[in-house]
Amino acid sequence: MDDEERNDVDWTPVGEFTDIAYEHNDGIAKITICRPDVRNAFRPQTLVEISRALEYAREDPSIGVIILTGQGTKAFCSGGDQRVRGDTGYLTEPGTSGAVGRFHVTDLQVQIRRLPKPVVAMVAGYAIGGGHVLHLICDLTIAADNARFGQTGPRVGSFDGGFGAGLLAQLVGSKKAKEVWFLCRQYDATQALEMGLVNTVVPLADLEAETVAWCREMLELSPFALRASKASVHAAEDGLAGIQQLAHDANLLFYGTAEAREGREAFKEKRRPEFERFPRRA
Ligand code: S0N
Repeated sequence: MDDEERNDVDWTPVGEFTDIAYEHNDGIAKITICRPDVRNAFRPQTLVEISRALEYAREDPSIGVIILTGQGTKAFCSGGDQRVRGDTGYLTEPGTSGAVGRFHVTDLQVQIRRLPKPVVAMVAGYAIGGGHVLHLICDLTIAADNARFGQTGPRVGSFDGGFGAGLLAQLVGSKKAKEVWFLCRQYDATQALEMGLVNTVVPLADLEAETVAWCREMLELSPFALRASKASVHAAEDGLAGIQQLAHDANLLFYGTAEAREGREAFKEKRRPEFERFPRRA
């Protein structure tokens, strides 16, 4: 199967990007890292564009689920582009996005984690280094049978002590997570499934069809219940930030009640709110 044959859906491209493609079809947004010559390694521009695309998908009420993937069949993502790694983070030319050295991926990881719609990693080929952390952060991972997973930090003089270590340890256990980081081995799709790193493994030829089928299954379900389920899983893991997400979601719903509306209307009408009309629930 060549790279072009993965398209099973009639995707509509949206927006102007250089490093990624943003497409959608019938409630599903697909964000593709388009740097196959470097196994879809990300430079700052790539991460800035993914972030913009995620914001599009978040703000578009017709979108219910987001797929993150890499162009071609050889790699999902091989992490930070080592050619633009400087002494203060990742750099590009002055005047462009990412000209100030930093880890743009820090904010992107949190953005995916907080995004109130499910994000599905569709992995063919390598998910390595920072690319492996990206799939970890996604809510679900559908892997092709040619997928390979691993961290390379200690080999290239780097480490990811946030989700890259902590979330990995939660998923596969502390000993296995240390093995992944200490030995920098690669794990095939079957091993990844056994470890609990991915949700399912499918033949490469079926990857997009199967991922889209999972997305369509989610699109049949209550969007707010999906949103609250994501926030609920993260609530304990993410401490106050996790509780904040869940609590603000509860507040979103509360805004729609007569009781909350009474507070708002009383303020606007400069009168005392009549909260005694509302039950003090047991
Ligand atoms: C992915 C691998 C295993 C694929 O091997 P394969 O198929 O044999 O292909 P290659 O011939 O090796 O590669 C093809 C071409 O692609 C280039 N390339 C591949 N990966 C990268 C990359 N990450 N950056 C730049 N170029 C890359 C190759 O050089 C080759 O080019 P040509 O054809 O010109 O020779 C294999 O390629 C591999 O192991 N790649 C490196 C994986 C890696 O080490 N990634 C970086 C790991 N670190 C991070 O991702 C850090 C991320 C980060 O931002 C961060 C976050 C939190 C805290 C810290 C950091 C931090 O930066 O430190």
